[in-house]
Amino acid sequence: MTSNVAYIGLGSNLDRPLDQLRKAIVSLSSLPQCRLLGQSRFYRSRAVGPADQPDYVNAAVRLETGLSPIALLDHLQHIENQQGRVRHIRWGARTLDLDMLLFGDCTMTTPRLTLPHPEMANRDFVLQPLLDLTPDLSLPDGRRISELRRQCPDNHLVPLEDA
Ligand code: A4P
Ligand code: MG
Repeated sequence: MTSNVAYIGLGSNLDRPLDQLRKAIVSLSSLPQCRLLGQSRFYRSRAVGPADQPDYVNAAVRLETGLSPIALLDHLQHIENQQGRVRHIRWGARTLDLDMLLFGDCTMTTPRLTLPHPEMANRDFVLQPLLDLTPDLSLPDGRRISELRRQCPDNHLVPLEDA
């Protein structure tokens, strides 16, 4: 079996966000052909997107997977739906958002899936959890996550004490 290492970003700002993330990590760790290799700390962050939405809780996990990128995306969307995700407004409040941040060194732009995730370089709530998992991580184009983190706008990221 060919396997790849994928990084998944988790975010929630509705219905007990920390519980939503914990539940999603349990689901991710039991996906077929997947093994959970690590999880970041949990962070509180200010919402990017439409104003007047609650703060988010964000985290990331590292998965070894024998699935294809699209098959993994299908599973991520199934977990989002199981946890009551309703798609209304782009970047609006949600119970669970699972973004595929990186999938090995894969780069692709298709209507359903863009890799790496197009917004990740601008988001400290994505970059910092990635650094927790793999401090020397780079994008497929060679840019270092630690360098992107230094240049990224400040989004009031705070680690949760009880994580
Ligand atoms: N899609 C394409 N590439 C990917 C990928 N790499 N991973 C497609 C996951 N999905 C990908 O996503 C819309 C479509 O993107 C999917 O159908 C999939 O085929 P969505 O989750 O339905 O909608 P969305 O999340 O509202 O839009 P989008 O553009 O994915 O938003 P983001 O980038 O996920 O941002 N603020 C804070 N502080 N913390 C957050 O976590 N998250 C968002 C959502 C906004 N503001 C936030 C946070
Ligand atoms: Mg999304």
